[in-house]
Amino acid sequence: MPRHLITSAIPYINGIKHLGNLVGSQLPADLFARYQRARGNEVMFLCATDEHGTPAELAAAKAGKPVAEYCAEMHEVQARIAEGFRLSFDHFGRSSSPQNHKLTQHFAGVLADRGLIREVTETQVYSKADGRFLPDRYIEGTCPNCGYESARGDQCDNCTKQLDPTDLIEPYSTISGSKDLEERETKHLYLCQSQMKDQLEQWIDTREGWPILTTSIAKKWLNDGDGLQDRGITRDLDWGIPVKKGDEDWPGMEGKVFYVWFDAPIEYIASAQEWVDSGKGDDWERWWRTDKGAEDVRYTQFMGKDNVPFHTLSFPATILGSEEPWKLVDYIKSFNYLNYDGGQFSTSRGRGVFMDQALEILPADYWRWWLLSHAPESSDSEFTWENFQSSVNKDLADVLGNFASRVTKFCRSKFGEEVPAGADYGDAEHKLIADLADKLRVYETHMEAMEVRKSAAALRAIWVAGNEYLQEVAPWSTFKEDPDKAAAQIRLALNLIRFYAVISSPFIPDASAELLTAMQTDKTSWPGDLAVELTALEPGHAFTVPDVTFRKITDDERAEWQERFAGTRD
Ligand code: B3M
Ligand code: ZN
Repeated sequence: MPRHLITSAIPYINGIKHLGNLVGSQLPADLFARYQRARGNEVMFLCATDEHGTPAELAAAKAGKPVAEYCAEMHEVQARIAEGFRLSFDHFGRSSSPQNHKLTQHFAGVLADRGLIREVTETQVYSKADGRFLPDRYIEGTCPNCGYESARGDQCDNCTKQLDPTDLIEPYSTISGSKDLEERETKHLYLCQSQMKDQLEQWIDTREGWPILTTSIAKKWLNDGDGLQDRGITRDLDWGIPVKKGDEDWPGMEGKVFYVWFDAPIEYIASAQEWVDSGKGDDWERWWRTDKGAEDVRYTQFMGKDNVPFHTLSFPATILGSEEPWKLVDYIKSFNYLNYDGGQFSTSRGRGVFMDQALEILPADYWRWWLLSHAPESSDSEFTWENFQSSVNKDLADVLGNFASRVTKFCRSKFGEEVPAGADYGDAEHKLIADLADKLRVYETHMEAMEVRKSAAALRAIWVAGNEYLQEVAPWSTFKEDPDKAAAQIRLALNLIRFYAVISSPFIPDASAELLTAMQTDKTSWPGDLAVELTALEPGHAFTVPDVTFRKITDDERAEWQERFAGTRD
């Protein structure tokens, strides 16, 4: 039985994420985790909050809180919202955990022992008013090329020229506005990725069936310009994991911390340790150490395309460079961007729907269904309220919800609240069962391959087939001439509700649970032989009519929400 280790990119701590972030990693990872569990496979699904870096420090300062306190609070907020969306993490960790401190310092130590870390003295811009070195994007000034007054330290947004902060005319700190800046020398550690270029390239070239989006980004970074560059893995910040060589101090690196992108992926491993230390599990090594059983694990990572270089190159450089038996990723599923109503989601401008707001207006399943069935896989995709309304109203309310309500209500009125006996299944029923068996295999194939949109389409096709059958055999008409035959039709239809609930659970777990409750069954294992599955609810089995499983979105609501989420969240 295969074991699946699944991680989602870990969201930054500063602020609540929007729906584009959700569909780019956590949600499809959850779909896959739920599917693998439903197939009876053992799953370890890990995520965490990414808590270090300048943005976390600045967000805490803005909130007027000590950064540790801010992170602890925001972690709880994100954890609650994740639960709201039914993200089924086995553990939702924190990159600031003691476990990650220790492991990150451990990796730095072994990489140094292997000669893969060098010390570099460089000059950086220091702001006296802010009392800190400024990362490039926190310095602005006038562009020497075009005269644009708010050019950033790394690039001018007006003329696109790549810049160094020292190129800017009249530079100032975007944190305080202060112009009292100077260049100061500082020492940093660099991970010698360039030494590992061949090893990384060979590793990537031998990954079979990786999505083109993933390998093309990795290849670009490996071969662009001068090839793979060494990367600074330390920063002059207060908040973060102190630079140490294993347990020992690192002379000359006092007061510095590791760069957020060095410790964030290591948190994938630390999260499993946190899972054990919090008493939820007893062995993390069988998931992560190939000398302790993890050679049987299939490890899949989910992320947005902007995270691909760190996962195809930097993190593997850490793992491979350590020469220790850590589990490497087997498959990277990456996503394009989801746009919002003719533009981009914008966290700074509050444009688009954020995760907390989404749950305030509709239950998780509505969002899960739309987002997954429109996942930005082969290209960027776009959220529009029209499309959202029509998908929810058609797929969920008309096709699935209406089927369940119509069948159960009709049965209640003609045969009572139990599965009716009556005739055996006839030709139309056997034909439907054979058709559904084919369609189920298609659905399984796409789910196995993590083809998210195709999976949604295949699932919808299964719902539609049941509806078409019902339309065609029309038990409400049959009942007038041949009640026994109508009973058989309804018996099959009631069985379809259970079948739908089971196979739809990775997409819409709440609706699925409601339907199973209504059908009063705990037969929820993944369907095998459909001829057997679709007789699982036997004559005499009691059920109840489910509440409205999905309601329709009205035109008024659509217009109101469109207006409400157009910009500027307070
Ligand atoms: N926090 C970026 C992001 O949320 C970053 C991912 C880290 S994955 C180790 O998109
Ligand atoms: Zn310019």
